[in-house]
Amino acid sequence: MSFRSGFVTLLGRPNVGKSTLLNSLVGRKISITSRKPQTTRHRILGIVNRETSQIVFVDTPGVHRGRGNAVDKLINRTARSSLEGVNVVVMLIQAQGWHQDDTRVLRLVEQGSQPVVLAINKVDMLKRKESLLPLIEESSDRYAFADIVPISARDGHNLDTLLDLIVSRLPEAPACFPVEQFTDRSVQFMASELVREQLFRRLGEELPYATAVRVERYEERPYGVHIETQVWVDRESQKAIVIGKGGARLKTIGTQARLAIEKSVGRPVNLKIWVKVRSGWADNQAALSSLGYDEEG
Ligand SMILES: Nc1nc2c(ncn2[C@@H]2O[C@H](COP(=O)(O)OP(=O)(O)OP(=O)(O)O)[C@@H](O)[C@H]2O)c(=O)[nH]1
Ligand SMILES: [Mg+2]
Repeated sequence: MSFRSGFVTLLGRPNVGKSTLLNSLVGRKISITSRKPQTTRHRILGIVNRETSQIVFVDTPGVHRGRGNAVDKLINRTARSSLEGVNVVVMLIQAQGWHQDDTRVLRLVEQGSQPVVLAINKVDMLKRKESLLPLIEESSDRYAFADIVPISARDGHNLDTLLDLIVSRLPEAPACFPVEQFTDRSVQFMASELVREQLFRRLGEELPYATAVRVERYEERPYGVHIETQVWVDRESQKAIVIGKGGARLKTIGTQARLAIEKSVGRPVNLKIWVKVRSGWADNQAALSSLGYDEEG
């Protein structure tokens, strides 16, 4: 039996469900998700092992117009560079239909030579399934997609079909990663992301974008893992909001993040979070590299 393996980039505008899809496919939480656009800021690998194939998915930050600061530019560049050297691109749109920002993504994937599979996500939200057929027709008019598959990343609908279609387009090659590995990211990175996920889920509309998380210490101790993190904000007033009245909000953020990290590492976790004002971090190259924003490839 021949073995197939290769790299598959997930691309789409913010919030279409790329990270949810990655997590569902791998069957573990690897990439953080939230209702807010631009949750993912880094390129993250998620590895799916099947009997006769290994698929390495690349989750990317949503392609967006951005506010023009250094971190936004880096995020878009990360999405773009994730197309290089991959075997298949999965472009995601939502079942509600094509959006102006989807065409921006399409222009990007058109530049590559890989087959592009279109995944129409969130079909669970459709009241009338009949609207799918015209959407599939419209989509195939827009581009010569290799395949078009309606899916629900959240419910798992059609994900096996999606995997089969992808594998059929991968080259015959041995696995790139050992079967027990499911991501390329370190436990420290996962910890900082799971804290950031809570910031995205528990802060208002604008504030999450002004925050970043840095792990200062990560130590295995006899009872479990000891983690110290810093949450960076832009201004003193933002620090007060993150902390909340009597520290209530930070306490919730800390508890929820700790539970998620415990689930991820499978051990008890002691998590400390400090909130620091670091004005202009999103535009400061040194700050960005200390947050891991410049690691490419
Ligand atoms: N109903 C429904 N919701 C979904 C589905 N897939 C994702 N979502 C929701 O859509 C929102 C965005 O999901 P993400 O996976 O964070 O989206 P993303 O494309 O990674 O977003 P960015 O990282 O910001 O680019 C979350 O609230 C998800 O729960 C789906 O199949 N059905
Ligand atoms: Mg994401």
